Amino acid sequence: MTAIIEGMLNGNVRSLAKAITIVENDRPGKKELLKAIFPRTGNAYLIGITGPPGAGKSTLTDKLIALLRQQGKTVGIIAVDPSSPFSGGAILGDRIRMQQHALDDGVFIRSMATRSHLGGLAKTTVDVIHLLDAAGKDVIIVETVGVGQDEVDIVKIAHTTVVVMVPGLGDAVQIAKAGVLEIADVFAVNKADREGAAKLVNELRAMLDMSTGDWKPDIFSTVARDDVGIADLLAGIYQHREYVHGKGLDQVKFKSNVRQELCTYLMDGIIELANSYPDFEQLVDNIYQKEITPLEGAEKLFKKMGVKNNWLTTGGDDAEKN
Ligand SMILES: Nc1nc2c(ncn2[C@@H]2O[C@H](COP(=O)(O)OP(=O)(O)O)[C@@H](O)[C@H]2O)c(=O)[nH]1
Ligand SMILES: [Mg+2]
Repeated sequence: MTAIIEGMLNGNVRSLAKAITIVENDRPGKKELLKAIFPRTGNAYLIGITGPPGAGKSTLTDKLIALLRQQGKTVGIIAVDPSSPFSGGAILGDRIRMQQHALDDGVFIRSMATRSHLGGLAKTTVDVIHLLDAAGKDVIIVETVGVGQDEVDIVKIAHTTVVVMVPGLGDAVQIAKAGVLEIADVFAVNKADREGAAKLVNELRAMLDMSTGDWKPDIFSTVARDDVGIADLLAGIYQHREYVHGKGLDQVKFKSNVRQELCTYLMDGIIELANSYPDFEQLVDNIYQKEITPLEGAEKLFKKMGVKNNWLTTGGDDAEKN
């Protein structure tokens, strides 16, 4: 384990790959590993790239990697998109395209296609981000299909979230409904070679003009496939990075991220403990039969755990206010 830790902290690619496998598969030594590298985290710039399947996220990421490398930056990529060519099911062309980066020690690509451990994906992704961060990657890009619960978590973590839209998937009203406006720091309207791209940009712009946030997301037209508009997009990402740095939001975010991680572990622990009580299923049944409410069920379990929970005894009203 010591060799793996030392190796990955010194930029050894194979050690990093081994470390990630340990974390992903919950192997023995994971706790020691994460403890050893944790002091070295918090330096990488995290970019989230999200959008519907087929929007061109992986193609865009691929082009962004090339540009970042030209600028001398090392890059880590986590693809949580099951449809991503980065995550295995690649057609030949994508594999060939990827190999150019596969030979580059300054690029580390990891795919996380497994959705087997339900709800655990976000947690594992965060741990892998920590590893890439500690290994010294300047920029970490996380590609996810939005907007599911897991993906939203990733979006919260990223310093800059790029939402990739494409023409032909519906108008701006539907986009707003999908909750995309709230999460985007930068928009890429990809497949700008297609009909309707200009219209989509205009609709997006009109919607954003009505938004009142401190940061107004910019919209960039790209043709990722042909490497068009990528430099402008990256400049837009950098602009948001300036804003984030200027306001100290990266530190704010890092703190809220570790708070979230702590809470996730707490929640997992509590749920596991609750599940270990023999009458847990009986309680579920009681709730199902409408004999007690879910709130009362939780209350009973907390009592067993010896946990004092004021918000429960006040009927949960206070929890809603928070
Ligand atoms: N016409 C057009 N096709 C593109 C563009 N960018 C990507 N594609 C194609 O769209 C398909 C899906 O791209 P991919 O990057 O895998 O999308 P993802 O699922 O969002 O990661 C691939 O066949 C790409 O070659 C573009 O700008 N214009
Ligand atoms: Mg993809």
